Amino acid sequence: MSRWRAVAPGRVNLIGEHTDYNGLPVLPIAIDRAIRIEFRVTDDAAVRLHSPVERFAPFAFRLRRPIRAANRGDWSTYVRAAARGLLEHGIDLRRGIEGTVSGDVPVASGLSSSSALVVASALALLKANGMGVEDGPGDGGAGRAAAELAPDEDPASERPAAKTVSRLELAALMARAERFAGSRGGGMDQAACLHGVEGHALCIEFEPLRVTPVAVPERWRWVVASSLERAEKSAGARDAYNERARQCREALRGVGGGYRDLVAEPDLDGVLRRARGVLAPALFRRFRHVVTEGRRVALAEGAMRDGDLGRFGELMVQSHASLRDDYEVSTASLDEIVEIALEAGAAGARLTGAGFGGCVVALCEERTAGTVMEALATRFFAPRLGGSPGRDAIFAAKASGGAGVGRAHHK
Ligand code: NG1
Repeated sequence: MSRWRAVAPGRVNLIGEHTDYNGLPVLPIAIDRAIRIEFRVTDDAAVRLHSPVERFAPFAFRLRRPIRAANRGDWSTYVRAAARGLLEHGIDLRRGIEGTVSGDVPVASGLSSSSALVVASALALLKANGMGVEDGPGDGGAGRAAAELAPDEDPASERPAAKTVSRLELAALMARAERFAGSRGGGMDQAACLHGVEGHALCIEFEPLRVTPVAVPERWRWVVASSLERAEKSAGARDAYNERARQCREALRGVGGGYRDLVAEPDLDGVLRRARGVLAPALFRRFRHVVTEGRRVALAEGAMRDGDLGRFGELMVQSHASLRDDYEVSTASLDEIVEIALEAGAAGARLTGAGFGGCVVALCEERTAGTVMEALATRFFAPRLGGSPGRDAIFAAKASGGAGVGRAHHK
């Protein structure tokens, strides 16, 4: 019996936080940590999955509309969302999957384990039903199926996939599908997961979705450190997140125009003065974060292309201050990690992902990455954990390839 594996990486957003759902670009990397679904194809249209992790209980559901929602916080939500997204798009799912989900993307850490699970589920279901995923125009060009997969062949018959979906199409489809989980997210995570390119950051633009890989200079290192606070998007943080999205829409109604045009206006200070005059103080701060962050993404992309580590780092520091003071999504622990990283020699550091806990990403030169990690271990983790942090608490993330599906290697 053929065994298959769908692999979908997590991501670290380098800059462009809370901009995606406002139609503004983001600059993440797909990372060398992934969610994996090892499965066999079944003849009945049902999904049966389990996990070696005890708190993730086994589940099963039929691939027939309507797909019932799971309880809030239940991990099957993300698999159900993928299936529902495909079915509502008119994709016929006659065959199902049965298997095991595992992975090393820390959960509820702002590293997008949820979207990785959504994308892996979609790839597995498409594969089971003889459909493939391929690069399309605007997809960024690189062939990037995850390195750990054997060559991709059709499961039942060895025929080539009957029908294909482009990576961009699937990213957009899964961004919508993940909203079934209740979060009014933008499209960054699913696009980053599907479009990862080794050694590259991804400039992702929206409406229409477009991905442009940008080479990360060779000596730049990304240190990721966890605040040890869970940013549970399927639970509490979701309301705070959705509230921010609502405030952004309301602020825009007050100011008039669209975020993209406002960010492109040469006189950004003039835009902010105007906004201050018409918006209540809290709404003004949300607005200021979005437009200044939009500006910073374009500047950061330029700094990366120029290999200007100092400039990129500065923009990260500004981004964090804006997320802390104007967008109010940071926490004392995230602020402390940023401070320690900068004092230890990082070029820049900021919270990554939605915030409310989760992780910080620090940009370091090759030779300072170790020093920064040690400083965090001693000053942040040791007092809290009473020992060294594990590999989920602090690690160096590598810009990696995107999601794929293929035969599982036999062990
Ligand atoms: P995470 O970090 O996965 O909670 C969320 C959204 C993104 C983006 C960021 C903030 C989802 C699936 N993801 O990411 O689209 O808006 O927050 O920049 O909702």
